[in-house]
Amino acid sequence: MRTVLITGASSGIGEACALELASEQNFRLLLCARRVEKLDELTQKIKHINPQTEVHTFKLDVRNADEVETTLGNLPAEWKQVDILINNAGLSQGLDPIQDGDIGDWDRMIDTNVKGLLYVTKYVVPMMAASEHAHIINLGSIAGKEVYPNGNVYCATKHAVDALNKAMRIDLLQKGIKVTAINPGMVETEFSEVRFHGDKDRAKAVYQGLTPLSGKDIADIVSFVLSRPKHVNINDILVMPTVQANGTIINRN
Ligand code: NDP
Ligand code: 8X3
Repeated sequence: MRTVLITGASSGIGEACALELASEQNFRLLLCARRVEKLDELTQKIKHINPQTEVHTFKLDVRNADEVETTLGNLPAEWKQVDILINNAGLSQGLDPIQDGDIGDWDRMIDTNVKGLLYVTKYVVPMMAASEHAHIINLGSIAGKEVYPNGNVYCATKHAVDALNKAMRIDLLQKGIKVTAINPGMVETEFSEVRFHGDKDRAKAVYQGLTPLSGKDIADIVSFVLSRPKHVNINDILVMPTVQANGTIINRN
């Protein structure tokens, strides 16, 4: 039985990973996000899929280093060993040229996608010390591989995740911790609604006339990555909807 900690499990890719791993029988799930009511709903879904799955949920804002340290330090004894960390919590806010960018949006993206990922990793790595299956999966993005118009700060944060993914692989090598980046193109989740500050119509338009990836598509990849034998690590995956060639070239109906 392997214990998986998923950040940002209340929605989208994180939620889909929790559901997928719950269906596979050999994972215990530590699930966190800011919206605990969503985590409660997810726990009910998991119990429906597999009543045997052990689940522990907790509120965590990854932007707050003290909160990350204290909350992880105060987990119940039976949840203090982690085998797999899925660094998934993240967001985009705004899609404006740099001169028109909102500083609050920039801070939220940098604080969540870069600093939050660092805080969680720093405090979870010691919790992996006794694990035979230690593995960190970082959710990057096509935005971490290229830069698209008005993507400026979001792209910068995901380029930072790309760099940190490589850095973790070097720094954690002697500890035997696998490190994998999964970099998706367009996945239909709450992502665009958050990017456009709750504008549902604008968010919906992003996925009009095409079949985007789903959270389940990414969860299937996570499952495959975790199913490789001990001596095999998948370093980096770039996965796109078939209709998306790169960050900007998309074939819509
Ligand atoms: P969603 O908006 O559906 O989910 C984002 C998750 O992150 C939510 O569970 C949210 O939970 C959590 N989160 C956001 N801020 C914080 C915070 N400060 N502390 C803790 N949790 C937080 O989007 P996705 O599922 O699409 O995004 C997941 C990851 O995948 C992100 O890192 C995103 O950048 C990346 N990604 C997404 C793509 C897409 O097209 N959708 C493509 C490529 C990468 P809560 O609000 O409850 O805290
Ligand atoms: C999310 C996908 O194309 O909006 O990382 O950057 S994209």
